[in-house]
Amino acid sequence: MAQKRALITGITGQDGSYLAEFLLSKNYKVFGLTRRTSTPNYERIKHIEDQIELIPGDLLDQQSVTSAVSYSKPDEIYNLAAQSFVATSWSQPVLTGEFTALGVTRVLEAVRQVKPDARFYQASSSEMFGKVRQTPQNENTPFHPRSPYGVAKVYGHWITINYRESYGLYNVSGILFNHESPRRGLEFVTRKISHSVAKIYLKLADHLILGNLNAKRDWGFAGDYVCAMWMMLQQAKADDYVIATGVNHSVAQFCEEAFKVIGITNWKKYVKISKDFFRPAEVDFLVGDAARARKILGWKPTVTFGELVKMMVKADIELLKKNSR
Ligand code: NDP
Ligand code: GDR
Repeated sequence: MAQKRALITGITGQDGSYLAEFLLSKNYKVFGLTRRTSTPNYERIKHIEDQIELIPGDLLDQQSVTSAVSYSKPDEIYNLAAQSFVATSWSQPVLTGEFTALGVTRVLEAVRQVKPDARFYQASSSEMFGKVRQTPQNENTPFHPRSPYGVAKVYGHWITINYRESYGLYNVSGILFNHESPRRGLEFVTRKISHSVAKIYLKLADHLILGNLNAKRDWGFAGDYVCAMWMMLQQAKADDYVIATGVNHSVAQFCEEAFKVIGITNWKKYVKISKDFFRPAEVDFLVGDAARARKILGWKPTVTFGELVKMMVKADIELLKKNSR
């Protein structure tokens, strides 16, 4: 059988790096779309750089996206690129819409014009549920996004479905709940906590500043979630799936668990609160129901909340030790 080819947008991000590793382990030829930066940001993929092929391009630029699809001739396209930090979407709402909403249409247009038989995955988000209408949230739960990011993702979700219905493309929208790892960006709350806790452990810091400690999220491990993306594209029929652990915790509980890893139980002593980290509209509570994915894809998470927190804190301690050598 011919070697399968995959194109990943957002390959330099958390999920892109895990997905590239996963597809390489399945013997795919992996291409990644990367945008130009004045200093290279290949930190997450440097260990596999010689096994993948990077193609310059930007989701803001139709021509470059179309050329990337034409050049790589992918069997599968994973559209992971986005302005993915919810807080920034209030300060840069138009740019967020360009990347996270219209960017999806640009990739779909490239698929439609150049490689209509390619299977397409869109990285949709539990942020689309926002002010939740039912609990737990599944594929039929109505959307009520609470940020410009969430609104942009709703557009991406529906344009993916629209191109499936209009042109018969094999398009899938994966509605993924929060997934974290030692490769998570430092601005996201889980990594901010694990990194700060590691610094406190190594006496490089004595406190951590956070916003809303009461928000609850369904946190899983990114390595498990990229496997679900691939599974969705292996089905006979294109459809949309929720991917989640089905268990949620508050930001406060994440702190408690993370400080426990370094032997601290009175964690509140180390956490300060600042209004700067509160959002104009908050998503208070998310918990997903991935029963459909479990039944049809045979997917289930392998890493528990406690294991995830421990993995992240330990990895940050190692990273900080390595960087200080
Ligand atoms: P990251 O923020 O870690 O990665 C985003 C990627 O998109 C980076 O590679 C970034 O490149 C790239 N990118 C941003 N803008 C452009 C652009 N204009 N053109 C080309 N590439 C661009 O996100 P994650 O890996 O965490 O998430 C992957 C996707 O999944 C995102 O779409 C996110 O919104 C979505 N998602 C994530 C969830 C999560 O919990 N992680 C949950 C649900 C959905 P660069 O390195 O140059 O900045
Ligand atoms: P989220 O992730 O918005 O769920 O989006 P984030 O980790 O940024 O926030 C989670 C919750 O923590 C609260 N919070 C803080 N958040 C940050 N970043 N920094 C803080 O100091 C802080 N204090 C409290 C937030 O208010 C929020 O309630 C992530 C992204 O990966 C999206 O791209 C993805 O679509 C969703 O997950 C599912």
